[in-house]
Amino acid sequence: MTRLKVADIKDIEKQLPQYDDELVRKTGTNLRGIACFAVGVGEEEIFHNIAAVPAAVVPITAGQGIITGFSTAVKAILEFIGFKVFVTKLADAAGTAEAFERGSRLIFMADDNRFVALNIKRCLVVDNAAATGKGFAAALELMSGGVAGERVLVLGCGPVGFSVVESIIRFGARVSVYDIVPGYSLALREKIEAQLKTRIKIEKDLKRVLSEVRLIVDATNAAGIIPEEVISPRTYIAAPGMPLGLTPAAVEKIAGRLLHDPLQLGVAAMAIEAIKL
Ligand code: 2YC
Repeated sequence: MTRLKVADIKDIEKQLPQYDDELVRKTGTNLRGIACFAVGVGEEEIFHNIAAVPAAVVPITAGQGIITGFSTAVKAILEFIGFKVFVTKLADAAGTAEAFERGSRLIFMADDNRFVALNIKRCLVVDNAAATGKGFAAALELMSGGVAGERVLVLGCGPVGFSVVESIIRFGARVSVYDIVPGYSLALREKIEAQLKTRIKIEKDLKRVLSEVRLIVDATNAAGIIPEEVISPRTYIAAPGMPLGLTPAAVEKIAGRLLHDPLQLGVAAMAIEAIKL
């Protein structure tokens, strides 16, 4: 699990309007629209829920502690898609109590192990990794014009990668996975076969498979593993992984067919997932 850096998140709030425009250009819909599509709800049916569920973000000092700007970035994203939200003045248990006392029913908090949204009324936990996987899979579906019947390569078999594979299979794609740790790709394949009764292919040669596929999800924490040579005019990449897996030359070449952000899509998908009926 990659711990975000202050530099990753410091510009999120002020760049949200232009990021939303970028999403519309690339996928045909905006941040809230992608999150609703990812979760499988209609924007109209969810709209009154958004206004009816006040949210709070609670800073957590456990482990490596607070990341300056993290809570305010999460708040800004939630406000941007229509939520009423505040960051608690206190942290940890006192902050959680403050959130309850100030009437919030949807609490966002992250330590070094998990980033979760808790829907108090429904005793529901929504995990950022699962929601991020759904969000980026949905974005690839929209950006590429549809993955059904296509081969999609998912890099990274951790919690985000697993969620991506689940969603991409539901969109009707044939999935290949690659992880630098063979045990992780084997474990993901077994879990997917058990749960979705669907076979997926484990790739062993990253260089070769990158030259063969045009639809890629980078859910790794590795930088620079996707070079310029593998980018074709029909390549589309959704990249939830931090840091970005494409080399600068690959970013240049792929132009408008790349989707990458450190928090926005995952937080939006978490929030919609947490309040859907
Ligand atoms: O400021 C705080 O409350 C910190 N405790 C937040 C720590 C977040 C650690 N996790 C990450 O940086 C990212 C998450 C966005 C999802 C996975 N890793």
